[in-house]
Amino acid sequence: MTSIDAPLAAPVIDVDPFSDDYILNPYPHHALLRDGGPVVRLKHWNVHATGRHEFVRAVLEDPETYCSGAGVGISNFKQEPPWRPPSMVLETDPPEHTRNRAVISRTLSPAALRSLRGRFETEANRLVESLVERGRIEAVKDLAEAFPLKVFADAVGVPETGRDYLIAYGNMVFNGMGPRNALYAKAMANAEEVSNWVWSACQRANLSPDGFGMQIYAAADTGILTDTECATLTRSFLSAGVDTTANAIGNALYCFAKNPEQWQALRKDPNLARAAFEEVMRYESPFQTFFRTTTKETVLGGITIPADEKIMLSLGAANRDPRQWSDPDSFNIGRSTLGHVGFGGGIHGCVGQMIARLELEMVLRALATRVSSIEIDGEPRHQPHNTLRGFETLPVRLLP
Ligand code: OVV
Repeated sequence: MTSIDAPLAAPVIDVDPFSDDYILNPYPHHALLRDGGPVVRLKHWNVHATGRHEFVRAVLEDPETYCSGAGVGISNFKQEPPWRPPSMVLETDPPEHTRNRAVISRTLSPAALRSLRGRFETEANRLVESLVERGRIEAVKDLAEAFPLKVFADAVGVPETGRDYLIAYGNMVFNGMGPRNALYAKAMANAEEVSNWVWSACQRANLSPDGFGMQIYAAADTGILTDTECATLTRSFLSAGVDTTANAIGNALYCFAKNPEQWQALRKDPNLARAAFEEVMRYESPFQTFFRTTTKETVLGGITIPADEKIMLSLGAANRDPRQWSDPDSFNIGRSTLGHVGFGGGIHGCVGQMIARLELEMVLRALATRVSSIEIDGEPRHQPHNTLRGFETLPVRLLP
């Protein structure tokens, strides 16, 4: 082609989203990703990528060109068999996706969430009160993991014994979206035992009668799905619903510990809890990256992407793209967060986002009405992870 507007191949850049350096402090790498071009190719992995808000959104909103059925990790299911039977929502395309998502979506209706509000509130208050009494806590174990392991696992209806397996399973699922590196191997070390517990928890016989899990089985009873399909759909709650919110709670505490004036603003008006959570989602998105696969050759931002190519979407980079946000690296609960992609978007946009919001609202309200100051008290350590951003340990002091 001779036209000056002819599409170009993506510039190749030397950013490795699975390197230790990137994982522990992604923000300078995000800038390189965004500034490398609308779409780039990552030298280390030979995949396309975008960290620009405009193009992340464009990909999310065009599922016909950018499909999920070949997996949303770096591995292409058409070339490499997936490590587990694929998710029936995350890793599918219409029309299967549409049918399956509707089954999950019904369980998470506004009415269903309203009926959980009281329980979530009581549990958040009880937990936060006991932690304030202790003063110094390890926020990851004591709060960030403890809260969803209680309220979300109860809501799904899984057995009480063995719930720690859900944390291990989340680590498998989300590290499993990355390449087969050391993080992948470490997460999968105990894969069989963990997967067995999770799969058993998803069976009809082991679910409580009133939870989301049994509501999925109601679809089997009308003949839409088989029991095995219902177990696989129930597995999606357990895959996507624990580590994500756990990391969100930890990240929220860290944001407020580092920005005490923002904490005082929330204390003054706890009704800002929901807005504050959206800013946490923008500023420190727990779910940092996922992939799509092109179904045909396409052009994005003037760059040609061949068919059957993986493209990485950096939600974290898009959520701090200065082309979209003013002062993107400042944490400000008063800003408009409209358009953040922390929950993804388009037809695959997080189906559980309203329950995530409910959990975080309750935790932030319980804290804001009881804690005058959140202070880092020790050495917080980020968890090295292929996909999630959050803490391995976060020692804090909660002052009454
Ligand atoms: C959004 C998400 C993340 C991880 C797993 C799943 C979904 C699933 O459906 O299994």
